[in-house]
Amino acid sequence: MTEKLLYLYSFRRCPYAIRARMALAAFHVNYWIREVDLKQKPVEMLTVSPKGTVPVLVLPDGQVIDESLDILIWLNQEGVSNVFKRCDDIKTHPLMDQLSHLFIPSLNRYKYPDRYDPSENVGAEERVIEYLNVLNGILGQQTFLSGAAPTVLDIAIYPLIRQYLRIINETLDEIYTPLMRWYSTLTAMPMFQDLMKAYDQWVPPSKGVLVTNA
Ligand SMILES: N[C@@H](CCC(=O)N[C@@H](CS)C(=O)NCC(=O)O)C(=O)O
Repeated sequence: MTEKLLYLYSFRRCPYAIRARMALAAFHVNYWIREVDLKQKPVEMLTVSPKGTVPVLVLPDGQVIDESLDILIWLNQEGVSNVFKRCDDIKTHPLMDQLSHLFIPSLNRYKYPDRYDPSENVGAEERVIEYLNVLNGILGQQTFLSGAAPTVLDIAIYPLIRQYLRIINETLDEIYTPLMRWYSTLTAMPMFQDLMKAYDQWVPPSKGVLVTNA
């Protein structure tokens, strides 16, 4: 029976892989995790997804989903969660648009300024802060980003905020109280307690390590 499970190529610290693992946990999906070394990607992963990024989710029928947002969209359509509600406009939500076009590019420039032309880094920190302010404003009015209940919108955004907090390495409790309350609430959910568990690197022909999400 376990042969029929999905498997996920993952990298522990990657925010996009965290997104996928979070969504699979939120929708109570069991899967085999295959921790990969990004410097030595397994040929099995590159065969199913030649673009070579994690996460890559392989469904029992062989279908491959190799964009973290598509994994969320698939679960949002097909999955059932005891806790997370559907987010009907996840693809078109303004917060997703701002995340992709404002926050993530600015965070990358803020984190790795040497990789960009200095002119491209101008204002990156301000744009990061601008997005945090938007989230903080919304979360001052409601517990989660779509309202009173958590949805995949929260899962889509959480790992990028986690990444930012790790870059700045400080807590923002005093400035961003609603945002940090939201962050702590998601972090503390029992379903996410194994999210950052460390796994040995996957070595074929092992199926991976079974992750069970009750
Ligand atoms: N748009 C992709 C981005 C995934 C991505 O960039 N993952 C990084 C790790 S955080 C990766 O696999 N990079 C390939 C590499 O480092 O060679 C998604 O959301 O799934």
